[in-house]
Amino acid sequence: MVTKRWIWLLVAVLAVELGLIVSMSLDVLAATNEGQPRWLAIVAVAWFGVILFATFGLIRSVSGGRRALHHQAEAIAADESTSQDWLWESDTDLRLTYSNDGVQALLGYAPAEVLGRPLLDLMTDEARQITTELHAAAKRAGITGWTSQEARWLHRDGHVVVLQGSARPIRDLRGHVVGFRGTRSSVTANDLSDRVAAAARLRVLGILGASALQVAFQPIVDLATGSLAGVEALARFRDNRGPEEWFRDAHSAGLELELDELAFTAALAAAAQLPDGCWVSLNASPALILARPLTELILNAGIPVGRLVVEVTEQARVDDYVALNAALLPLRNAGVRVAVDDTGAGYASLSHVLQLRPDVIKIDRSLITELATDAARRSLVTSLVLLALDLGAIVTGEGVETFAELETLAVLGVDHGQGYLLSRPTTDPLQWAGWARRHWRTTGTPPRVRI
Ligand code: G
Ligand code: MN
Repeated sequence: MVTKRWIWLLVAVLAVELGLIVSMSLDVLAATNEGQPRWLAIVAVAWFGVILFATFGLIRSVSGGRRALHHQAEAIAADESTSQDWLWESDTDLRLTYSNDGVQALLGYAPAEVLGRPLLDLMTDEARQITTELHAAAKRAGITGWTSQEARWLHRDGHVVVLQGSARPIRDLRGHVVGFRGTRSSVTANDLSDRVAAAARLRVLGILGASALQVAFQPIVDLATGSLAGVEALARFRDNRGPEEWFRDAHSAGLELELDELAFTAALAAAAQLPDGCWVSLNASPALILARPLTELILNAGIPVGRLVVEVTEQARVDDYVALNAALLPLRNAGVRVAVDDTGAGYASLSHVLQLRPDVIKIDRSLITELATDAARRSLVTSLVLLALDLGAIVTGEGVETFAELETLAVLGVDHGQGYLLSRPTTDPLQWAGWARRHWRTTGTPPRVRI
């Protein structure tokens, strides 16, 4: 910084001056009678005074600047007690060095808990990527900070929070960036305008555009014959986040329907690569069935409709079964079968069975776990098998993980089994093709497992 260099220059001049004055004064004292030019000594002393004055002036202005910075810090401190906003400071690596109480209300952390943590840790993957890019660009371009950025952060309990805020670099006296200071506040319902919805929509659409949504299939095995009966299509995402997380995000952005539809159409498209003969179960939420013309999608997919099953998902209550049945009617008329997913997991799924009269009842894996050793679970499964007989439906047991569970299902009269024991869901078409020729052992002594 210019001021600091000037001070050093002036101090140097002062030192030279002082030396000059001392040596001249000694000369003057030593040779008073020899007519030494006393005026030179007087000029030197006066010049010394001028330089001294200038140096002090500069020092004062620098410390005035420091005081201003101090006042700024005090203003922040005063703000922190009144503001609802989250005020934070970080080092240059965006590691938090300061946080006010605002972080508690917005993200659920006490200030002490976030100190020392990288800011990026508190964001969703997507916000992390954007911030890393902003940060890198800011570093390259001399850093100007950013204003009114909306980003998706992670609350301590895992849900996504949209926060808006700005950040500025903190500079030291030499102008070097030593960190960042910023604020974040929650985006109110009004702020979550079309702009945000459109951005979120683009993100979801980007999933398909970038082929980030993949379709995995999991085999459903006929327990009487041990051969492949059908497969269930399951959405998988190329980033490391699980489908539940993606669907929860889409839900909070009001885009659940869009993601449901993307998963459904992607599954339909992938179904064309499956071995002939097996049926394909496609998950569809009641909201999707009500809102979209699925029959049209299915008829245009080029797969024999008799091979398709639509699984009505969601454990939430459906308020209007008349409307849901009306929306399912064209599908049924076209020859598509209807399954109720997760049966037995809650009151809602039994309602689904009674109201929708499905062709397939899928028993939730919570009833299958420990089936071999739990008489109550066996009774429940038996009652669902009897209910299915009355409805003319077939029954699939989901989440089969042990041979004992599989065998018990077969003994209780359950038609089909699905679960990790038989195969995990996979996106590999070679495995899909292999299932058509495979035989699964479903009864009798299980093959010995070598440990
Ligand atoms: O609700 P629905 O039945 O559609 O859920 C299917 C989910 O269950 C998929 O995400 C799939 O990966 C998972 N799944 C499939 N088989 C098993 C299993 O044997 N055990 C467990 N824990 N999960 C399973
Ligand atoms: Mn399902």
